[in-house]
Amino acid sequence: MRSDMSRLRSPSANDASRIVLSSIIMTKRQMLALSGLLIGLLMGGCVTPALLPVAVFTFSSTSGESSLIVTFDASGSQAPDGTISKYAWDFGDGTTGGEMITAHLYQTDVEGTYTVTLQITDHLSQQASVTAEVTVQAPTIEAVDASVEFVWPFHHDASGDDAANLNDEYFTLQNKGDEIVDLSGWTVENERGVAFRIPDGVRLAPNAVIYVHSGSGLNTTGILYWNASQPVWNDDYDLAILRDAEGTIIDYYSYNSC
Ligand SMILES: [Ca+2]
Ligand SMILES: [Ca+2]
Repeated sequence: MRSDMSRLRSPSANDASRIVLSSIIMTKRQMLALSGLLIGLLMGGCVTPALLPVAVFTFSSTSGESSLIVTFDASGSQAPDGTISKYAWDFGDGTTGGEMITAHLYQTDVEGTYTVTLQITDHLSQQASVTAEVTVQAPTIEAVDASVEFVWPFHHDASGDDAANLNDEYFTLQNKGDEIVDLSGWTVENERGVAFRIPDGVRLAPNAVIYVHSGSGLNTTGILYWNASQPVWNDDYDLAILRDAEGTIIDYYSYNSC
């Protein structure tokens, strides 16, 4: 009842000022609405929050034998509000790329699993990323028919601290054929690809052996020195590959004492 009565009474001076105030407030609201409309028009008629981009990629193979070429395709990625301005790949093996579709070569002597990451950036600098794994198996090594081989002893664990006793870390090669073999330029490498080149003029007679020590010394008949500054052979596992001067694999020796 009280409110009905107040509606029926005539407007007072106080009410007049309320009406003016109300019209000023309305004007402010209208201004706000107008500015919102203008901002909306400037932004293409849409003032809703920007949608985040979505990173997606496909790839040609998830596993295979080294050397493995994998093609990565990020064309399924989306930026709902605009365009993708940047594709950043991390192939998980220390290398990166920047193309939407890209191919990468994985090369390893031992089996490895690599986490591949794609990060996309849209025109508003919003980012999204996705990861996947690629497993690369060790290569199948096919040694050619040659007479030089790794033989016992392969002393990969030197007595005491290997770093302080480098010359007690050594391997042995033997010529099991019946002809002299010229080892000039042949190489022996470990699993990490660290290689020793056999000096020019080194020949191995039938049944003769040659020892290669990791440390330093004077090369003599049957004894060579790698001149490494740190241990060459892991104590628990490693892969030794013998190649001739053309790079052809002649023999290999692996051990795993884990
Ligand atoms: Ca060692
Ligand atoms: Ca040792």
